[in-house]
Amino acid sequence: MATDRNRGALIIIEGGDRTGKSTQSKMLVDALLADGKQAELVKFPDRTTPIGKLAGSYLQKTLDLEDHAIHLIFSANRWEKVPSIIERLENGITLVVDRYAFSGVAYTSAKRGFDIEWCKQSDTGIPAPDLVIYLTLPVDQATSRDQYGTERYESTQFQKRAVENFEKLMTKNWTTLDASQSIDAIHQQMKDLTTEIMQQVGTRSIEKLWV
Ligand code: DGP
Ligand code: NA
Ligand code: NA
Repeated sequence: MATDRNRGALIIIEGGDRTGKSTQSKMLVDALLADGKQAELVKFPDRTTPIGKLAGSYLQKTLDLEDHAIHLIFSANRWEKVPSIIERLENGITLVVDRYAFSGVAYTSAKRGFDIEWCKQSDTGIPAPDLVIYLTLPVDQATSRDQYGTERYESTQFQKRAVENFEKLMTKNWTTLDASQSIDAIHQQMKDLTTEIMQQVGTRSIEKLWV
């Protein structure tokens, strides 16, 4: 990395299912590009790779996997993207990431017999975010949104446990936004937060998560 050159920011969008993460992530990238910034969207799980296809089949319930094994597959799906994430950040590209290791920990630790510390191990060392934007919506409102209930994990009780786990992972670089606001209102807040962080990262080195 050229030391005099600003890197891109690593912006993570997290939240329970049906909180609008995917819609907002796309809108954010489009808005940054429209402003002439370099930005790209990253989505986890990335169901297009061989590892990600396993995760996709598991979520669609066409494949059953032991709970520890699928946890490690989701982590491996993030690790396989780490070189390209670092390369893009170093080349000045801001990445907007729809779900990350926080989902990994929040969902697996919602299962019986999994503690948060064990769940964090397999993602320890991936690039640490510059900002996590956490979208919150009461689970009962999320469950009534379109298409809810077709994939694995989409039950009210499971989602409630996952949301409790997200809250245990929050650190000072998290910002919580109320996902019941209008799409445009949320978008404006996300854009302002992201623009501010992009100015702050400068040449600061990319840190490792949970290290
Ligand atoms: P999405 O493609 O954003 O709708 O996410 C698919 C589902 O998979 C969603 O219920 C959250 C869950 N999920 C995402 N990442 C992970 C992960 O790393 N581990 C586990 N156990 N679940 C995950
Ligand atoms: Na889902
Ligand atoms: Na989503």
